Amino acid sequence: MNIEKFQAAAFNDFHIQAHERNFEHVAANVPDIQNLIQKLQDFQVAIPSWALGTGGTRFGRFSGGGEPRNLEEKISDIGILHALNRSSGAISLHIPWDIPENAASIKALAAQYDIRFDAVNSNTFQDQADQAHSYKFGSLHHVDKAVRKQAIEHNIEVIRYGVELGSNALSLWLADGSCFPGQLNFRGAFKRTLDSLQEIYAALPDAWKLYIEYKAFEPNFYSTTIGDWGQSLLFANKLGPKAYTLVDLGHHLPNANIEQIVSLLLMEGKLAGFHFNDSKYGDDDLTVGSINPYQLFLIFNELVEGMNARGMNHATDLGWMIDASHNVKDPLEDLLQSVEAIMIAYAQALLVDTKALQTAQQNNDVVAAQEILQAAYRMDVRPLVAQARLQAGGVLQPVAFYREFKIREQLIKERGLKTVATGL
Ligand code: AOS
Ligand code: ZN
Ligand code: ZN
Repeated sequence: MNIEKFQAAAFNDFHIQAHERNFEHVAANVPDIQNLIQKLQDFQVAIPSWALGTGGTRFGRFSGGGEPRNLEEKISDIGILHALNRSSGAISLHIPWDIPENAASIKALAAQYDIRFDAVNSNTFQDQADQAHSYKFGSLHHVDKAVRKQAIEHNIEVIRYGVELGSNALSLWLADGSCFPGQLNFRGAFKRTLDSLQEIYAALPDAWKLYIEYKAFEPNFYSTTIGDWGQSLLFANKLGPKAYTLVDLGHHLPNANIEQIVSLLLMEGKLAGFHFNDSKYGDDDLTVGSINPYQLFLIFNELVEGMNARGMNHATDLGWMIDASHNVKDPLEDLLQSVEAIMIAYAQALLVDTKALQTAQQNNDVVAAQEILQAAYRMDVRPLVAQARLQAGGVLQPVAFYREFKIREQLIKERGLKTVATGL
């Protein structure tokens, strides 16, 4: 399905006057508005190939219909998102849920939609039908060498797919851990994981990165072999300069200060990037910014300040990915909301008066520091994000457009009501 240019133009024309009023009002307070708009336009967030269908829980799955039935249709769905918001120009692929059988044609299809391939994800948390050894008791940390070997080879195979698609990072999340005290020797598990990671690391092409995700718990509930950022960073440091720590916002114990973790990983040059989502209790994979948008803003504030200090390019020097799952929303509407939340937090962070904040910090002026941060956070930057989108050829209000032009209904007509996308 393609978004018709004339429909987008008609929609924008209808909303332009109200938008311009709002935009001019906000823009009047922004020092270098074109520079800000440019930064927003450069910033692209990768959509995970597993988030385009309705997720489920262990209790049930309620599909809304019209889900993509294969990788081509997933790319086409991301094409819709990107046409509307012009900020979703990348896909993060999951193997073996989405195997690019014919990489050249998949790559060409993605290029038609102006979509590139971000990190490729491996999967050693499920057993596949044709697989010799089970991951029931882990993969890279397994006590049996044959299981470790199988998991290592899978990761190397994923790298090969990634190379064909023009990706340049392998994102690795392990479900490895233990459910009960005594089940596992922690040091043994760590060392075996390190050995396995070293073999995967050795297979990385030049200019590739290894993203090491950590997670406090689930599916294992007593210990996780890469359980927090410290453990991930230990691996990344031991492996070498191509290895980095990936922060999935939902993977922390409650109330963790994620912005501080981000700040220090960045300082160490070891921050891979993000799996954006939101959560209230655990790895809830909820819409970005739906529960705690202030935290998201504070993270972006650390990112903007820290990346500027290190002379990094906001758009290209980290991996910006969503990791989400949708049980009750239309996945495409949800992803539009998530990308919007990320753009809003980024725009607000760009508006923080860093110099004034540094002065306040130097003077121990706690009140001023809070005022400065919250002045940016409380600004309604939605018209700025909309303007960036408009100038880039997108639509002023993506969710409203999606509904008005009945995109889901069209997808159901094309694909049917009972389609199931691969994924969680
Ligand atoms: C799992 O909790 C992680 O967030 C991973 O990133 C996982 O690979 C992804 O959710 C796809 O299953
Ligand atoms: Zn994740
Ligand atoms: Zn997760």
